[in-house]
Order: sequence, then C-alpha cells, then structure tokens
Amino acid sequence: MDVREQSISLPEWTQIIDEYYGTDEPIVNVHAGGGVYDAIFVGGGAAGRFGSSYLRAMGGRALVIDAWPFLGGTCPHQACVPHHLFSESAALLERERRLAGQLWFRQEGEIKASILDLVEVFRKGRNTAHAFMNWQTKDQLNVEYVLNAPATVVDPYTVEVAGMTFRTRNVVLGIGARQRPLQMPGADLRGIYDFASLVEDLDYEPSRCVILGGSKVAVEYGTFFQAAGCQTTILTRSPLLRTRSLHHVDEDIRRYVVGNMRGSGIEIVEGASPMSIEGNGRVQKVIAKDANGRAREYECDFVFNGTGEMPNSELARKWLGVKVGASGAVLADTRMRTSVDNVYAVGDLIGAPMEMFKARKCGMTAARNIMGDPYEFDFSEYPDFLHTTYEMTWVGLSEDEARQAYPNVTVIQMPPKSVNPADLPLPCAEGTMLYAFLKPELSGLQKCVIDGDTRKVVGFHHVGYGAKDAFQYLDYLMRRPEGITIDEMGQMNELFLNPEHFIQLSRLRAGNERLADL
Ligand code: KPC
Repeated sequence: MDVREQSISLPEWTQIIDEYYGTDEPIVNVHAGGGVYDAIFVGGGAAGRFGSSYLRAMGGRALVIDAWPFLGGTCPHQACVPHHLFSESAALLERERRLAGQLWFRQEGEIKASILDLVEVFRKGRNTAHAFMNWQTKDQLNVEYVLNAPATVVDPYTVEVAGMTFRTRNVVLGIGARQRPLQMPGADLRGIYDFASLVEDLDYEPSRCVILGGSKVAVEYGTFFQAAGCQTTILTRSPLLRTRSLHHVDEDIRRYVVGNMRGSGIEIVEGASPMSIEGNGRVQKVIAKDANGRAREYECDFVFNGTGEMPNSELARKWLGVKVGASGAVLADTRMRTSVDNVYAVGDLIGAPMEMFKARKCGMTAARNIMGDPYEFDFSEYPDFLHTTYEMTWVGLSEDEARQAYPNVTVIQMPPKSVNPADLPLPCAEGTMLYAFLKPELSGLQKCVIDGDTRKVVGFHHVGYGAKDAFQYLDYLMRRPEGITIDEMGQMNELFLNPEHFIQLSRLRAGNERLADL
C-alpha cells in the first residue's frame, strides 16, 4: 500500500494496521524521485522513530524501516504500555484489598480481577497508539518509512526492503532485544510466558504463578499477577531489587518495597536456582534448589520468564560484521558509532539500560552526529523507576553509597528513621491519602541524601505515587555541574500536597549552618 499521497485519519490507520498485521504487504511512505538518504534507520522503535525525526528536523533525509505495520516498536506493543496498564490495575486492586471492608471498599473475598480480561483490553486498544505513531511520523514529522516488511542491510550504503533498494550515507541499527529463553528441562511446555508472549498468546486465566528471575519485569509482572488474585511465587537468585541490573537502590527503600510485596502475599524465594519445569504438556510445577541446595517444588499452572532480555545482535553481525560485546550487545561509542564506518547502533541493541530515555536519546545522538554535530551521550547515570503496587523512583546515590563517598552525609526522610511508620500518617501525599488515615504504615517512604559539606543533594529516593515526573527534573538539576543544594531546594515553590516532600523538608533544614538529619 502506498500511503504517501493519502490523507489517513487515526481511525483509518487503526484499521489499516489491524488488516496488515501478520501479512507481508508493505506500507510505503516514500517521497518520489529516489536519491540518497542521510540515514536509513533499520528498526522503527523509539530509537529509530526519534532518531529519524531529529535528523529530519535538522534538515536531513531519513527513512525508517520496520517489520511491523506500525512505528513505536515494542513499547506500545508489548512492553512499557501494557506494563503500565497492568501496574496501574495492580495498584488499584492492592488498595481495594488493603482497605477491604472499610468505607465503600468491598470485602476481601470479593476482590479478584481477570488477567485474561486485562490482556484482552490491551490487545483491543493497542492499535490506537500504533496508529498515532504512523500518523504523526508521516503527517507531522514528515519522515519517510516502509513498514510491515523486514529490511536487509547489504552494506553501510545500501538497504533492501519489499523488493526496493535504497541508497544512504549511513545506516542506524535499532533492531531491539528479546526475552532471554529459558535453558532448562521443560522450557518448551505450554503455560510459559514472558512480557511479550503474555500479551500475544495468553488464552486462559492463570491461578497459580511462578516467576523465574528477579529482573524489573519479574517484580512488576509478579506484583500484578498477585494483585489480580493469582497466587505468585518469585524465584530469584539475588536478593530482590539487589540485582546487577539495578543500581543505586537504597536499602531502606528496598526493605520497604519488598516487605510490602511480601505483605500482599507474594512468596519471594531468594537464593533460588530453578532446575526444571515439569508437567504433562502444560506446566504443573517448577523444581528449584533453595539457598541451602535443597530441591523444592512449586506447583503452578503459569510460569513467567523474568530473567531479562538479550540484544538482537545476530543480524547486525551477519549483515555488517559489527563488533559485539560479551553480553551480546552491539558495541557503540558515546556517539553511537559501531566498529564499522557509517554504521550506528541505538537502543536496546546496544545493551542495558533498556529504557525509553536511552533509546530515544541514542537515536537523537546518532542523528546529530550524522548531521555533523559531534554530540555525545553518556547513559551510565540516569533516574530510574519500577512498579510494585507502589511506584518506586530514585536518582543518584543510595544512603550507603553516599556514606562511602562523603565524610558528612545528612539524610532527610519521611517517616524519620526514629519513628515507627505505623504511628505517623506521613508522607501524606498524592495517591496515599486513604492509607495515611486508615493504614499509616502504607503511606510510602521518601529520602533525600545530602553531602553535608557542599550541601548538595546526591540522591533522591521515593516510594509512593506520582513522583516520576519530579524525578525527571530532579535528575537534571542534580546532574548539572553546579548540582542542587538543600538551600536551593528550600527556595522552590511546592504545590502542596505534593507526592514527594523534598522541597518542604529541605526548607525545614536549610536555615541550619550545620546540617542535621530530619
Ligand atoms: C503512548 C506512547 O507514547 C507510547 S509509544 C512510544 C513509542 S515512541 O514514541 O516511538 O518512542
């Protein structure tokens, strides 16, 4: 289908994507007249879409190619968007359960949600986001694309797709990552899912779940399954939220979050080594060694693989011979250049962190460099978040890390360390007001870590709801060369009641010449 000259509305795009999904009919939005592109982005996920749009905005010519009939990649199709739908549902369910029988809340026994229904809601609705990506990229951003057709990169200057050959000055590879498969007996049984196959293939209502792995995805989906009423066990080697892939998690925050996960009924087995999955065609149990080496059995009708993702680097290597690191990620420098001239790599393909900000900024970085602006992107530090039935957000150093790095550390936190959380309805904030009045110990935890000598904040940590936005800006302020001091924090204008109380807490201490904990 050639869409170049067509004006296609959002509902029409939704229908086209529906019809084309699973076919091999390409969707072509290419300007007439041929010519050479500044860059061809292979992969139209967040990295490719933002990279091509930025390059176009800088006056360059970009073509994006994707095997799916839509742009935006896994985020709206299988990853961030369903995860947020499920995590928001989990938070609502958890609140109902924790407050069951009080006010208007139903009795505990009446609270159950269908995982399958929610998956169906997502499946039915996801094409609207896809439609918007196609519409915006064509009609507002004026970027050319070929969709619903796999690309073949012939060399750094030639890409073939849907029987057409395109010439380019550069290739930008953004072909993503996929779930690492399970390597154990029984891994081929029915009833084993991951974040992608869950939304593609689930066709029954799980009632007993075992999660393998302790990744962010394991924690987030495990919490959701439990909140929906599906008894869940997480088998993890490392202590939960102490995995290598998560840095700067504060120990008090970790204990609070993991403690509340246990409190909601999730069985968390740390030090576990899964050995096999057993069943008669379908999963029936997982066998795992515990921390003492004893084999234990976990009955289930649903296994979720939360062991992490691996970059799709095989094709990149085959097409162009780009160098790949030990973890399987394509090696790229701070300008997203690979080992092959005029070949860039972006997003999940270049490894962790497999997060949106990194994907989008990688794309933008490649675009800037291709257009002659030698921009560098260092993503070794970044603000982070994850969902249990709480939103957990953090940036900078944990308290322990700060104490290793600085001789005088001040900590401002709510509830204060010396107070029993059950005695204090604080933080009294966005999303936790009912908890503050009815179950104070559930109203969250927040902490601000300060280098007492320079008075600069070196870490922010939050458990509650609605603080993600603030952390985007706190990250920026903290990471400026001049940083942000407790005194500057105390000068800001808070919108009270606010999800995190950092401004008012800073103001209470900023007057002190010698800082003290709060
Ligand atoms: C709703 C939404 O923006 C999620 S989809 C994002 C895909 S992209 O804009 O290409 O990063």
